[in-house]
Amino acid sequence: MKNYSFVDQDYELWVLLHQPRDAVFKAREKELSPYGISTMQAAVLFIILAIGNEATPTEISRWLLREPHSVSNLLSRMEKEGLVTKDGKDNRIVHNSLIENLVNAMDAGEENIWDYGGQGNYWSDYKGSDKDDDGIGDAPYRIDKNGIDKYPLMEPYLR
Ligand SMILES: [Ca+2]
Repeated sequence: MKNYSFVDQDYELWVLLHQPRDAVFKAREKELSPYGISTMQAAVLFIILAIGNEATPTEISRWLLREPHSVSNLLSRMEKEGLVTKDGKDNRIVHNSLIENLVNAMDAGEENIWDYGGQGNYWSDYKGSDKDDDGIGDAPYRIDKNGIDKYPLMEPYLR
């Protein structure tokens, strides 16, 4: 075994910390590959779910320990892919358009709040009807045993 004691100890610590980080990152990439989203996109989705509909790019960047401008770029790309929608007025991230049960499948079982102020999310596999035609499904959308969206949207949310 080669002796690395000449190496800067801070650097050695940095390497030791990054090895498990890289292993976790690779495992996460593998987990996400069926859904076609990156680990960073998944992180953003979970942060938005945690913060709720008040999430702003600045707030998300604080959670991610990233520069606000790089988070803004990331969010713009995610918006183009239909993963998030920005509120044109004050730039809040308002609705997730949750495509193909993405978060459904990834929801780890915590009790999550899926609706806010009488509006929920769009679920591509929601089969309910909207008799009063207000854009909100009449029946709740059951996400899994722990999660329910009381006000599923009938259409993907568009500004
Ligand atoms: Ca309705």
